[in-house]
Parts: sequence; C-alpha cells; structure tokens
Amino acid sequence: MFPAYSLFLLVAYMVVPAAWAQTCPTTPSLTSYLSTSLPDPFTFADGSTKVLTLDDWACRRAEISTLLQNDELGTMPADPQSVAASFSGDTLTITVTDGGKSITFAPTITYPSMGTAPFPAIIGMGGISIPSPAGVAIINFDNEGMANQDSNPASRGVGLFFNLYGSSASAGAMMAWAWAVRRIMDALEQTPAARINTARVGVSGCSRDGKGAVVAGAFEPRIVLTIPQESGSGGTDSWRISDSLLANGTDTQTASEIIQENVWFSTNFNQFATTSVNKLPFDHHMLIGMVAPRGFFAIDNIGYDWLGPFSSYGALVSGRTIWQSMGVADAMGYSQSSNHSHCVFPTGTAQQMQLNAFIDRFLLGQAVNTSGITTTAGNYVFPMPNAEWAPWSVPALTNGTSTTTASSTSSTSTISSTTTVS
Ligand code: MCU
Repeated sequence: MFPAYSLFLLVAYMVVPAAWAQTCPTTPSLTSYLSTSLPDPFTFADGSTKVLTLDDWACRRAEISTLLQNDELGTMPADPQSVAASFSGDTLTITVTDGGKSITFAPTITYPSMGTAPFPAIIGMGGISIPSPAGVAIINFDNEGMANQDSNPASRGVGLFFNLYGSSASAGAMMAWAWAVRRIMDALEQTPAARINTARVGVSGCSRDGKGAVVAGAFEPRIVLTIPQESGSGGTDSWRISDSLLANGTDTQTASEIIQENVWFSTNFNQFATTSVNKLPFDHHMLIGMVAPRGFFAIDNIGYDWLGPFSSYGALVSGRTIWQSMGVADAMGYSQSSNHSHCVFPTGTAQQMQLNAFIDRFLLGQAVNTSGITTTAGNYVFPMPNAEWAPWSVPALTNGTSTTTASSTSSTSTISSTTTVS
C-alpha cells in the first residue's frame, strides 16, 4: 500500500512538467540543408517556426546545442554518477566517477592579494593570457591533460576524459574541456574551503584555448562571463566567413584546414569541413549566442590574417543580435586591438578598459556600464555586405510561451535546469 503522499508525488510528477514545459518544434532531417549566409538564429531548423518569446529561444537554444554536438563538437556526456572534491593548499582535487570508472584531476587556484572570500574567479583554459584582475582568483585548469591537443591526429581520444568515456567517445577535445569545466563548477559548489563564489565564475583562454573558452561558456550555464582571446577559427570565427575570406585572398584558417591540424572537433565535423560548411545548419554566431544572456567579451587582434579577425567580427556582430533580442545587448561586447604579438594582451590600452568593465560588472558585481563596447574591424574590407551574411531581422523576445511554436510534442524541451546541458 503506497502512503497518500506517494500518490500526490506521482500526480505532481505527471502534471507539473506538462504545465511548465514548452513543447519544442521537431528538428527535421537536415541532410540537404544548404545556406551560404549565416543561418538565422531566430528561425527553427524546420525553416518556418519563428522564435518570438524567451521560451521559444530556450527551445531554439536546445536545438542549436544538439546540432552543434551532432555535427561539430561531439556529445557532452550527461551528468556523471558522482563528483567528489577536496581542497588542500592551493589545489582542488576532483574525482569524477561514471559507468564504474573514475578519473582524478587537480586544478590549482591562485588567490588575489585583495578582496574578501569567497572570491570571484576565472577558470583559465591552460591558464589565462589576460592580466590577472585585482580581486579575482584564477583557477588554472590543465585542459591538455583532460583531452590532448597536439597538432597530430594521434592525439585524438587521449586524455583523462577519454579514460572515463572511452577513446572512441564522439567528443572532440574542446567538448571534453567544457565537460571538465562543468565538473570544476560541481566541485567548487560542494567545497566551501576553496573560497570561491560560484555565482561569479568566468572562463578565459587564448588562441586554441580561447576556442575552448567559447565552448565552455556555451555549454556551462553557471559560467557568468566568457572571455575568449584571439580564438580564431573554431572559436569566435564563422566557418562561412573564413571560407569567404580565403576565397578572396586572405590567408585565413578554414574548416577544411583545421580538421587536418588538430582534434578539437568531433570526427563528425569532417564531412562538412571537407565538402562545404554551407551544409552546417548553424555557424559560430549561434555557438556564441548560446551564452546569452550571460556576460561575453571577445578580445581580438587585427594583426593575424590566419586568425580571421574579420570572420570573428562578422560572427560577433551576428551573435550579438541574440543578446539584442533579449534586451541585454550590454552583456555582450567585442574588441579588436591593433596588431601585437599573439596572446600578449595590450595592457594600458582602450581594450584593457573594456575588459576591466566586463570583469568589474560580471565578476566583481559592480554597477559598471558595459553598453556599446563593440569595436569595428579596422581597415578590413569584408567581401560580403552585412545583409548578406546576417539576413535576418531581430525580434524583441517577450516572456512566456509562444502560441505559434508549439507545433509538436515529440522533441524534448529542457529549459529549466541551471546545470542541464541541452
Ligand atoms: C588561433 O588558434 C590556433 C590556430 O587555430 C592554429 O592554426 C595555430 O597553429 O595555433 C593557434 C594557437 O593556438 O596558437 C597558440
């Protein structure tokens, strides 16, 4: 005989999700998808259903997440069976157990000389290349130990992540790093002795590690500020714009080149990279937009054609429309500096002031104005007009469930949890 409250729980379980969850449009087969311009973030992959409300965006974001996992980055594993953590000295030791296997990794924390605990923090992918901000702890995470990124196909499937999930897991190195950032957040939440304010944690990295910072910010909703630095192709660059730049004579890294260089992506990406990136039902303006409405500040350097600063500019301008649609454009900025050595942050410049503003607001919780922090792309002349690469209008998203989008109940809407990756 079940006690009465069991019946109540059963009924609540059956009724409440139906009341809370919005049904999302079904994603069709996209095998013949083709678009030379950047895909419209505000139209579902079915080609007709529009994003009109914030709940619609939650559905669309989940769709974008799935498409990115399937076609480019590989699968983010579900939350593991357990995450255990301890803190000693400056080291946070994290043991993750899943499927009967365990791995242990140990980021180190550098504490600021000023401020009070618990401290805001930046998780540095292989460290940070921005100046350490006053009052902010730096969590140094060995991403390469988690998933190797030697410029060599033999580094695929090598690292702690693959010890846990198998060397043939679909995740490329960047998705494995993003998974680890999620586990660092789990560990910090259960370890007050580490003295980190888990509501004020950002992520940063430069170059290849800047690509990883974008993916981590997109796939870990507890990150409140994402700071990719000179991340280039595979980071804040658009695959389509990079191809266009190369075709117009600028020596920019493209998808077809990058899959030969490294194992940052899933092998599923090869089919698009070797034929046409126009077959991708997304581009990186949508990876960037997964971070919205949270803080995002991209640091670029006009000096290296290979990094495609104009490709980054195009993706960032386009991605920013997602923050605009939510009425929070001031949470997203991007900055191009003049030429300087790769990953050597130009201290004391306007870019430093811009970076400071984002850190002060999102990590230190200060009432700092970050609106309009967007720079132009210098003297670059882009081969396509803006309307051609981003030909959509930006809706003003409203609260609530749209009456026009609930066209199907067959796909899963995972809108609510702060930690669920969908
Ligand atoms: C900008 O990131 C990469 C780039 O994708 C590679 O082609 C190049 O070899 O290395 C860059 C990098 O990570 O530099 C540290």
